[in-house]
Amino acid sequence: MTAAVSTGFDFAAYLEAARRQVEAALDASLGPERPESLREAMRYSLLAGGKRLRPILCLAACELAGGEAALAMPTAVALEMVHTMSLIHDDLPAMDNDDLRRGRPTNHKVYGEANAILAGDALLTRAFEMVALRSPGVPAERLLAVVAELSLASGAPGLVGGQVVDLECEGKSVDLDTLEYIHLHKTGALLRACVLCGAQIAGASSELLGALGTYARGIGLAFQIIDDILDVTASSEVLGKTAGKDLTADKTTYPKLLGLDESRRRAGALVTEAKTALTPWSDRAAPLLALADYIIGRDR
Ligand code: GRG
Repeated sequence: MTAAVSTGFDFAAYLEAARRQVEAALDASLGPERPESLREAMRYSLLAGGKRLRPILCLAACELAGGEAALAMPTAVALEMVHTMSLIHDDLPAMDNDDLRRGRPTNHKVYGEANAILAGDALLTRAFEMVALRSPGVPAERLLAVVAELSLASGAPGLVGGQVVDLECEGKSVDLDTLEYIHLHKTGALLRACVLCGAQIAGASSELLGALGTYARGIGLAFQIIDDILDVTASSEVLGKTAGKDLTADKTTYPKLLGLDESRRRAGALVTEAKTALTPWSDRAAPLLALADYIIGRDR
């Protein structure tokens, strides 16, 4: 938030307005449709709150690249759908086996395992529908670039690959390189897709896309380091998910490898790196700079 103060940019107002717009678009994305039971399970998790960081990053990147945020909204919704799907599947008994998410019982606790799997599957595929069929006014070649980013981030080269390595490493000693691999894939890939997709919708230059890639790497790793720290320092009540899970599951984390202070220092350095990448665009980068600060300053 330092950047927000120094530029006179009102980040709190920006965040509130962006969240309101995103919530409305998420709500509209799952209208009346059948089967009603599937729609209900999808809505339960999609509209359960959450920080909405991913869609907001997408909208902010679109604006930084000179585009109109409204054109990126269907993609922003798609990114939150992929994220929500990953949370539903991550909470399943076969994975992290959790019963609390976004301050509520997890999807499978309410709807059963089969329906939770299917609700996740339907959100993942609806994400691609949002881009391909529900993105009026965006040229087809830009939508194709978005589909490419989204599929790479969601699949084996992204979320799924990171999750597999994460599960394989449970209970084993893991070095910093492997931990970084897990975080860059399990968490970083989707955050990277958020900024790249937003920028692609605005037809960003290759220079800006490169800088946004560097920005995304920094915030992606910093985000996960802070997530590891909060797992140790925050309560389940504040987090809206079970605290202390990493210790219970015997996972290697940044605090475990480096300690809390060094982990915080590293997250701060990564955010500085991320913000520095946007220096040539600093006149329009206030939201992305403030979002980077928000990522390390957050308490949930
Ligand atoms: C089936 C294609 C497919 C993928 C699923 C389960 C899985 C593969 C991947 C797990 C990915 C995962 C859950 C990563 C953790 C990322 C993370 C730190 C989530 C918390 O994000 P926040 O804090 O949550 O932004 P809110 O609730 O605020 O949105």
